[in-house]
Amino acid sequence: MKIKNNVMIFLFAGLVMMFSVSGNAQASSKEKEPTGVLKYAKPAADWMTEALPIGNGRIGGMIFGGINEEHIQFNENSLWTGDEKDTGEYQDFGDLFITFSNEESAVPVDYQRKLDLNQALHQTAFTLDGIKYSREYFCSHPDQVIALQFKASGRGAISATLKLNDAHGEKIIGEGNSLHFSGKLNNGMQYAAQITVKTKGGKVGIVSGDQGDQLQVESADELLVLLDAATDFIQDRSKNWKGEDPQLRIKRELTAAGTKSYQELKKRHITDYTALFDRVALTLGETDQYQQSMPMDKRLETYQPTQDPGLEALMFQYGRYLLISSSREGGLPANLQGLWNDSNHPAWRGDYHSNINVEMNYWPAEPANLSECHVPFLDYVVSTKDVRKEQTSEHYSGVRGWTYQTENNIFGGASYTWNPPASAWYALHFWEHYAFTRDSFYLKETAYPLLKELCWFWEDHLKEREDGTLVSPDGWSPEQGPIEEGVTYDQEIIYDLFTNYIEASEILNVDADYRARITDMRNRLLKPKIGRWGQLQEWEKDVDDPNNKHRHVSHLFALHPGRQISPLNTPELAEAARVSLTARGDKATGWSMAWKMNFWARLLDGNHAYTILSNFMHLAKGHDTDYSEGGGVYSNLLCAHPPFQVDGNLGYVAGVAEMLLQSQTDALQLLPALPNAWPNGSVKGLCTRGGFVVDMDWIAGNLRIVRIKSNAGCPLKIVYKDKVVEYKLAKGDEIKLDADLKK
Ligand code: FUC
Repeated sequence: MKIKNNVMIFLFAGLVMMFSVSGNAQASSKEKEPTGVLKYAKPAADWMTEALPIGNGRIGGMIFGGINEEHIQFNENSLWTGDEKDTGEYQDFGDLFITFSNEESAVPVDYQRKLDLNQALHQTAFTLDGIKYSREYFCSHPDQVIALQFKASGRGAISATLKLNDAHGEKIIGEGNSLHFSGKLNNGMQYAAQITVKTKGGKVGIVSGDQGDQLQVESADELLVLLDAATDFIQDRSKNWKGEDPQLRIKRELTAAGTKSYQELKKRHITDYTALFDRVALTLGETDQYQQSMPMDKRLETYQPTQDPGLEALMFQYGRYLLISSSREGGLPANLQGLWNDSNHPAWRGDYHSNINVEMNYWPAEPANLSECHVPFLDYVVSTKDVRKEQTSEHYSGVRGWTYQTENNIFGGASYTWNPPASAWYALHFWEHYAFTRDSFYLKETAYPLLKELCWFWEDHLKEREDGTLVSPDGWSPEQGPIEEGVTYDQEIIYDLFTNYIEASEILNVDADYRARITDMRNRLLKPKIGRWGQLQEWEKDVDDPNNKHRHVSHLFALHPGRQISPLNTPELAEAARVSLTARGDKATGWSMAWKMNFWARLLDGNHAYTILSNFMHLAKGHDTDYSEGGGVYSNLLCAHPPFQVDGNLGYVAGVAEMLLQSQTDALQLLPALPNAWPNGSVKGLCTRGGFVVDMDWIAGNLRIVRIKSNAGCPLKIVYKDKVVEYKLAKGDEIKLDADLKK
């Protein structure tokens, strides 16, 4: 009886707490809090499935939030073995362990661990022996450091040992208030990492441990740890990929950051981050308070389609958070795991995988208003093309242009099968960057020359049959079937490249003769075919197996991300794509489901896109690789291939954007694939081709109001259900229309 009463009191107290916490949260952070916070009631026990990521596009960490011991595993995205010839692998950098001298027996209460996407802040709080401990972490882009702040309600309550670990085993050296290590990988790449601590009150000293020095903090009121890591890599082949000594770099960055207060660093971080993140707001409906207040692992475990639109919107914003955290201008692109990796032998080398994965990482960049975050991928292509040219010319006996293999590293080194249309697929990103921004200088100076060089590749590499048909001679539909001529994947991507080239040369009004040649070649390309069971053929011969559930659905490239097939312009091929897609099934690996969301959205079937979206919400638990239907997300919401791959998170963002707004035809299609599950909602800040930014809201499944701003002065055509209108907007103009598309 007694126990029961206690339980009741505890539960009651818990409920009161819960309501008061959510009440306060609502009052203090306006409407943002509900969709933007991942929270957990216990520390992470596992790196891949539970720890939470922070990053600034170069460095990043996974946070465990332990009570007696905090563990932060960290990365820097240029730490790679390999070179221009050997793929190598993306490496783990190291760990920081902070072990607190708490009473082992003390029982923590009110533990909470949170990742606030609105400000890219990680927060942990709990009470131990009557003292409230709070920690707050972020990874700053402007100051290039990870900042970790530890506070306690009692004076002198923070005593801890800080231990740094080099994932490559170098000794840790203590100096003043710092620990650092440095070393060299077997490819000669130099690396270094350092932490520097500041305290309010208390003392800091160096002690030696098994792997070198450690820092000891005694009885501090507050502790601030700044962490930086770097390599000597720069994206410049002419300098042999070598830049500044990483030890100098991190000392400089830590010294500069150290002159600022924690509050100042935090303010600079938030200003920088929100300038990107706040551009898009999304509401897909109401989630009830109880569900919303649940820890994320539980919320995901009890997720039911149509019951938690708040989580569906949060997943969209989480993807945007991950892209901002792993891909910033001036740096390397997001790899297979973004930049988070705790292994020196990560799955698939943690590489730039060219047959879907790296492209998918960048699908959301333009529509989800993060165009600047697209740039690292475009820069990467430019930086590696000379290496690729040499290797491509060697492999394909003297062809012009260049392409990639399936597995690629930061130096252009590659392994696994050749992927002939990879560079043409990458070229789509150059075209899209222009199509969304309408930056003519960029088109002329960067995108157009690249598109043209890749047309040369196909001029040299395509095979002309006796009847004049052009086929890619050695295609492979990833990653199945024979290597043979005329594989649909190759043909469609080449078609896409030629289309983008033709439009680019028209816009720039250049190279009319060459344009005519490419137009003729495009006409002669072997085109997609409809097969015996009504499917879109994956191969030239009608051999598709209706029971094939392969995760790659490469022959639907023309539907998405390409634009050769659409229900509007090529209804028969679109229908065949639908038949193929239906046969492939609704469950798959993480990224494959994300792609299927995009496909169904392009087929204007919002309910089917939503079926896949809800399958994507499946809580994955294991660590093993699963190539079939094990995909979903882990409790930290990272996408489970399995194992973890960030592509699915980012492909999800693109999928949701495609459900709400499309622009790959000559018009903006409003709410083209709105599912019944989202009758009411609103979105602000989605971007379209032609340089438009769109805000809309809808009620009972119908558009209420749309606001469109033109950033480029392009002609505006809008399609909503059976209505089509055209408006002329000058650069900077904005219009507001109702459901009849009237002003
Ligand atoms: C391709 C896919 C796998 C995995 C790997 C990284 O090879 O077939 O599913 O995503 O890339």
